[in-house]
Amino acid sequence: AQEKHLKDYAKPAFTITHVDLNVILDGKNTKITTTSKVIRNGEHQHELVLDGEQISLGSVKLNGSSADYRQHDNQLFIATELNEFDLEVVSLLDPEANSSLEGLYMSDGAYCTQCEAEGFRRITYFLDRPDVLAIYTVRIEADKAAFPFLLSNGNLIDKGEMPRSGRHFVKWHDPFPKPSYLFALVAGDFDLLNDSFTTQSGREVKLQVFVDKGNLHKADHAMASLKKSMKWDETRFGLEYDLDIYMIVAVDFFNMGAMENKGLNVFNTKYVLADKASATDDDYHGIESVVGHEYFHNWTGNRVTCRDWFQLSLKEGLTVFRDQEFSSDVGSRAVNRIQAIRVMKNQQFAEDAEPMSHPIRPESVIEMNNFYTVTVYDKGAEVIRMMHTILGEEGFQAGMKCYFERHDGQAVTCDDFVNAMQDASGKDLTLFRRWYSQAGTPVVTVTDKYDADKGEYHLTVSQQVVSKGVKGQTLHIPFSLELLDNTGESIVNKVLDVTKACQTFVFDGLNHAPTASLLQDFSAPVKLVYDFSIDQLVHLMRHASSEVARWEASVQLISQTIWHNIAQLQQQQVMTVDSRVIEAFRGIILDVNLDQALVAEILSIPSASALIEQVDSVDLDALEKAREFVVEELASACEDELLARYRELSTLDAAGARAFKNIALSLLCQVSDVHESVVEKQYYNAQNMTDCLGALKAATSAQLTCLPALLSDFESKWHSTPLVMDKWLTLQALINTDDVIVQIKQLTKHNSFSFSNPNRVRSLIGAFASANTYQFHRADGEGYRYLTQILIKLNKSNPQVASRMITPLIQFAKFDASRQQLMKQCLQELKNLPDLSKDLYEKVTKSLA
Ligand code: BAL
Ligand code: ZN
Repeated sequence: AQEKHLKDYAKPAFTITHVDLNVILDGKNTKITTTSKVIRNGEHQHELVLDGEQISLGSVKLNGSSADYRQHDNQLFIATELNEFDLEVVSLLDPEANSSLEGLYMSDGAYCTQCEAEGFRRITYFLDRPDVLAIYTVRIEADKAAFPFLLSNGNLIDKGEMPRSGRHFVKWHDPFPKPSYLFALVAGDFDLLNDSFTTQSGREVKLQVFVDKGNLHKADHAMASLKKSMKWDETRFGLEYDLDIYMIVAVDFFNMGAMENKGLNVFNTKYVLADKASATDDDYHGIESVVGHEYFHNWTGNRVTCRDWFQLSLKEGLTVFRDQEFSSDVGSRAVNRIQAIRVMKNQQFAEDAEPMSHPIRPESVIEMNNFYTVTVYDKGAEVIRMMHTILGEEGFQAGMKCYFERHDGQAVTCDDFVNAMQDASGKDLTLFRRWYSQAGTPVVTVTDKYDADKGEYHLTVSQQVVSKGVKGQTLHIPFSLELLDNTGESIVNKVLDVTKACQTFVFDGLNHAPTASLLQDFSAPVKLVYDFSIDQLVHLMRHASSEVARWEASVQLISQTIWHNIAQLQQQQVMTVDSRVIEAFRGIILDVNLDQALVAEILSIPSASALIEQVDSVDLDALEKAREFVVEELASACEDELLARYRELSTLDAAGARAFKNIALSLLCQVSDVHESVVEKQYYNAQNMTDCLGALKAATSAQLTCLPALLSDFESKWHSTPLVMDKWLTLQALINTDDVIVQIKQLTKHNSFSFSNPNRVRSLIGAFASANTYQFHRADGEGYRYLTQILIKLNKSNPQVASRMITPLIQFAKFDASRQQLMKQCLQELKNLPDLSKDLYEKVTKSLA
């Protein structure tokens, strides 16, 4: 497998300005005729080289005559001296045999496509790269009874019937030049929800959500989310939709969450279908956020796209930032920020520390699908957020305006984006740009001292980043700080510009040592090191102005308590929880002024995997015992308060109240089985999926005796609703018992499971490997070996899904030597596979290097 490098980028030798596709959908005999208008770029004698994979080539014609061509290694070479010509390529496909879910494939009887990053080359031979932008006209023909809806990008310009054959056709035209990765086609039979939106300039846009037959009642929330997103983008960013129609199609078989194809988004059903009975409050939130994300791509991604795939964060980091802002403007800013911080600390920091670590703009890639990562997406969004912090909303919006004025209709780079931000705001971003090229998580160490004689407080901030053994450069870090006095009053609240390896900031006029809230709201994606005392953390939990900072303080306090007890265990000392920690926890439960959703976040004790991310090496057995001990101590000390709040919250119908109530229930179940009847009552009386699942989660984590009965009841109610059965699979994958792998193997034979559907695989096996930390990392290596068996299977059928699921196996560095050895043995077994996919090859070889 060949590695590609950013430094080798060269403009394409030819470009394509117009594409006409004629798609004859006919099962195994599907035929695609592509007619492209090709133009030579500059003066040169090179052949035209097109990419193509898994295609049978029918014929190649140049200006209507047979062309001089050869095929080699997934490429088609066409020799010509012409500078402009029409090229017709006929390709023959079998979508039914395509289990990789890239290119053209079948999802439950419907044809659909996925072209990002390099899937268009599985549909036709093409210049399949994002800097070739063409205007597409697409004719689709299929059997009318089986495929009444034939969809593609842009506007419908023609349709007709072929009565004798029972077939029909449509023609779509997309006036906006686009790269091939934004092409989409769907053909199938669906239920359709229609609506419309009037843009700020008064244009009416037709909105359509297509769902599987019988699911129309579950499409309303996606439609409402789409309209909310369209309105928000006009209000906050001044951006208006540009076509006459916007379509969303929900499909069951999909490798990702959703895809922003121009005017025709294809979605995983998980991010469309919802009603109260079957979807949780989190599902509702996820749908709103993903619908928003794909819609926002219309400007950040589609109107202005990426020059090459190394620039992926140009569109993804920016669009994640925009969807986070959308969720924060229409919902709770603090809770959304907490969730984004969790992703960074628990997943991105882990990625930064593992063998696949890469900057948000990677410099070398073997398989592009491996780079749709939390680094490119979420750290990318943090980098945009830092620019927003440095420039302020006004400066940032001026930068966005400049970006669109300069680059609408173009394929550009991350540098082009930063240039627009710099030029429009007048802020020097030279140092800041290093965030794009530097991998690894910077460590920011803070020390402080108070000089009582001078009334001065000195805060020293130093930064260091080491990635794969190499010391990195100094970065521009916006460091948000609040100083509180000892009554809890805020005396300083500002953002410091940290631009040196070590910098001291002095604050005067203070008559006692302040308590510092550091890196407020995670103002930069760094690890903070500061020696907080229990009293300081309790003070911050009570008084910090930022709700996020109050949550951060609680996470720190509880984590410190767990680490303290791990040390106690290792020294054969008794475990204890300081009474100040218990009182702070109780204070949160009883504080009726706090937002209930925020309380739920604060009461969620950091997971084992979150704790592992805080250290360089872990004693997993001690961690399990210490974490369990701390949870039990906190919960039993606050049992009465938790029960009282649980009862009170049960009368309310609001997402925040449900979140708090369900965390309270889980904690109560850790104290004693006495609360089992509360769980059963909640399960059987639940009016919505959030409460139903809340009861099941409490029963699962405490392994209550009622669990098998509840799971069996759930199965009988929901066996024919796959997305709900995914929850049932996940619950069982997360049970922390020694026979869980045996149970999972049984579940792979259940009617509700299928290896060919990524949602099922992720719900059962993905959940086990990524979230059942103690069982996946069993000392006997059985967890590793089971995952490896599954990866071997998926390597052939769906390499993209296999490559995503391998993550916990390559994050071995923090574990003991024996576990590391077992994990590496599994990686070696994968490496030895004769037909290892490019996707797994890249990860496995980098891990074993
Ligand atoms: N572009 C891939 C799916 C997404 O990020 O929206
Ligand atoms: Zn995206």
